[in-house]
Amino acid sequence: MKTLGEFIIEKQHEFPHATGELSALLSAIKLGAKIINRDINKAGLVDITGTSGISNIQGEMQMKLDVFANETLKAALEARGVVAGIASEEEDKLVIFDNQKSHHGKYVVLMDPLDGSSNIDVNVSVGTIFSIYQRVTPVGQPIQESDFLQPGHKQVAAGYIIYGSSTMLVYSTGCGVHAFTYDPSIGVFCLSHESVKFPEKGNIYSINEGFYSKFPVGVKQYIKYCQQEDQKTNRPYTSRYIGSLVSDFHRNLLKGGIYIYPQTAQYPNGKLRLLYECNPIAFLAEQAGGKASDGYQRILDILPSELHQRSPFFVGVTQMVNDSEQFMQKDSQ
Ligand code: AHM
Ligand code: MG
Repeated sequence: MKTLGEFIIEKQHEFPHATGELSALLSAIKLGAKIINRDINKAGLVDITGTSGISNIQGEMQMKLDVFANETLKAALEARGVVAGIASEEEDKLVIFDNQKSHHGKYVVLMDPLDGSSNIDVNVSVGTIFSIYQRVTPVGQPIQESDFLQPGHKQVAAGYIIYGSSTMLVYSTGCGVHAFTYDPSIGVFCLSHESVKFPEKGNIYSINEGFYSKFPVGVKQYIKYCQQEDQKTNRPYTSRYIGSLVSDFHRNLLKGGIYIYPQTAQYPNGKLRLLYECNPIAFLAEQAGGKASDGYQRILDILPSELHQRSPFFVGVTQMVNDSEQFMQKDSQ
């Protein structure tokens, strides 16, 4: 049995100039995940379900656990002194950590502390998503928005925690994707899936078909393609949609599938946020041999212009994303 802590230290030795700061950062996320996991498991027993009564900057009602997860991760990240600041789905603006140590922190973190939180009250899996960059402003100077507005291919590491039938932490530092399952009896994440790769072919498509009439023609045609019978390509595909990005992605990663949240009439740029939802998941997808696109271009190449920017999102098995892109491109000609 190998623990996440042991694995992180082992990997650190593979980088000759590693200072241990990224390891400390990942360890802070690990701690935050354990605390969030503990509290999620009490949902229904104590007064932590339901809305907080406050909306976030995107006009979405925050759940009590959204707020709790955000505060927990923020505190864990600030305490290590290796992170200069964070941006979060639950924070209007970026947060610059205000202690002497953090001014010298080499990293910034972007996160969705509890994604899919509308699922909490009905006991369906949710997740935490994180994305890590090296700051671009020199250490010692105050960080700025430009430290956060970097294209996704500059990510140093990214990952998610899935609070599901078991709790798992899945991450990559650019050398493959590794997954650790939490053993609550000893309070430790144990390596359960090393170097995870998408299956070469997939047969699952995940999209909120309730919005079908509002989808672009390319997406409508791709859905029809998924539903057509064709033995050679193993169609029709099967449809699975949880409505919780981390869970939908995690299933498609292990079983082979594509997740799509396209532009719709309600969300002309898609619903998902580029910096702390699409980019980290795209980083993991590529590391696992998959692909992530906005329908036309690589997600990780998009140069962001604002913290809460949204993007259409097509992610999963490379062949499936390629097929969906072809339908999008045909539609735009
Ligand atoms: P959230 O960040 O407010 O939780 O929203 C993101 C979630 C994703 O996890 C999920 O895939 C999507 O929203 C579901 O949206 P919809 O209900 O429109 O299908
Ligand atoms: Mg979210």
